[in-house]
Amino acid sequence: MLSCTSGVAIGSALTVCIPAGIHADRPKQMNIVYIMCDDHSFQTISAYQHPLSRLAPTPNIDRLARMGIRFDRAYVENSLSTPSRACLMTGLYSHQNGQTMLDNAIDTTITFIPELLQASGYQTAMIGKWHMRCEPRGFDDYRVLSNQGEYYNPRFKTPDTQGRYLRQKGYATELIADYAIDFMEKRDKNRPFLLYVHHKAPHRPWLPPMKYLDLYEDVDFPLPETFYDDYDSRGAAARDQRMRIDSDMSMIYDLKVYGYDSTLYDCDRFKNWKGSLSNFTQDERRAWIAAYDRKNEAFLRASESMTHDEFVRWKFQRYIKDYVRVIKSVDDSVGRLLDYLESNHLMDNTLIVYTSDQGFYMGEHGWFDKRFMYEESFRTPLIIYVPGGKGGLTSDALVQNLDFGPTFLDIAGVPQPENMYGRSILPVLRREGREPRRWRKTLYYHFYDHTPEHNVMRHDGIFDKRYKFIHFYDETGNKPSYEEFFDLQTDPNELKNLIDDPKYRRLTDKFRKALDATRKDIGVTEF
Ligand code: SGN
Ligand code: CA
Repeated sequence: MLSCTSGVAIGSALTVCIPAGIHADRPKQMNIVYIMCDDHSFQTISAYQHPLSRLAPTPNIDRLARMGIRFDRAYVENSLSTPSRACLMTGLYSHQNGQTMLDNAIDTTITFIPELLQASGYQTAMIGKWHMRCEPRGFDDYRVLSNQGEYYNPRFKTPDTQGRYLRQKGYATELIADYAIDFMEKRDKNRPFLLYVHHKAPHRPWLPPMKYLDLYEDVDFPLPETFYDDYDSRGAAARDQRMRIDSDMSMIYDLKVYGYDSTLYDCDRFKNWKGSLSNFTQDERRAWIAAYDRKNEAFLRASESMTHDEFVRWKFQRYIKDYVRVIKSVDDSVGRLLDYLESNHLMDNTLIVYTSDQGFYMGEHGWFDKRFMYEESFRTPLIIYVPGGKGGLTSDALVQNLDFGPTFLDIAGVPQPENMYGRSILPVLRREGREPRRWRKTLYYHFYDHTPEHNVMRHDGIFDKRYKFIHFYDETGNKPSYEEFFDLQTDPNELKNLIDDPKYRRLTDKFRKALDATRKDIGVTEF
């Protein structure tokens, strides 16, 4: 902790301690560096101490956690990329900002949070994955990837490229860190800044940088407890999804077994693996395929006599290894940003956030991807460093991605618009992670993107840290709606749906009513 010789009041809430004598002329408002990955699971951040991450640690994200607060109850309001980004930009629920699904559009008449900070004197920048259909807005500077972005030699658009995306040589995660540092280096040092660093990594198809292709090759990653879930007691959504490692993960596109006979395997017919390597240089492509061919040799030899279970376990290992190789590079980039902030004496007036656009399944319930209100995708990693605060803390305050907008406004001293249901997290930070009095008791979730690729039914629900009530419905009205209810204290893996258990009748009635009241309160009309 810094010794506080002079204090600067930030917005309505926080005092940053600035040691006397240095940086007397620096801006009074706190800078914000917001780092967000795409699909990063808390299970693969070693600060969260999950068995997977113990074998593939993230020392730099942990370094941030040692200086800050690890949130163990951080959630999203709609577990998908564009809805999560629209929520970040507007501070509004999906049904309020229009971006309910992956491919529909945000209501562009809404003012974006960075526009409000810009108007209050902040320099703002967006680097990396933007993903929404509208133009980036509210940024003095931006360098954004095209659509989902590419890992190798990705294309970026800037305010100077006349709307065109220009290819840059390099690996996306490293380029994004370069550009973020470049922005900080060139900024006007007399004004505060808000910098969004949005990685493409570790989104599917999990392409690691060349230097890490063999990392963890000999490590055997443990299967999650729920890998063989049979979805007993849960409804059609859990049973009919298409997110299974055994049957929906492609051998060629996802798992890079380029010599695999795709006619043997249903889901490969739909995947153009060449497309995923199309912007590699010829040399990169040759080296890449040779590296995977070497690794695949033993598998292809053994595969003919493998049992189905051995085959699925092999898929799990390849999936996790490529995923954590991609994360290794993300972790390096976090280290570079922290080094920059430290060596430029920015740690005492910069709030740093590390998070993801949602969680991700690392084989839990047999799955990859996200979407569900079940824990691993609903919950997202969140670590926040606040200058002058104690480090190495954990928080079980109930927070949601709706809160980032209000938090940034609070830091900038800009009043929060009335229609935002999120809450500034600053009071939680000030209380070393403890929930302030009159903090929210429940969170609302709503998923809409019921599309064939992963086939997850629409659902909404309410969660109070212990109990989760979910209502699944079919937008076409062809399938019946149904409910699920879980007690996470006795069943943290959400395997036992208690909705029909008479012992829980009183509680389920209470949650059904609370869900209904929340929908009315926030104006949800579809469910
Ligand atoms: C792509 C992926 C899906 C993924 C969505 C949404 N398929 O469509 O697996 O769920 O993105 O991801 S892929 O074959 O194109 O890789 S999100 O993170 O953008 O929400
Ligand atoms: Ca995502």
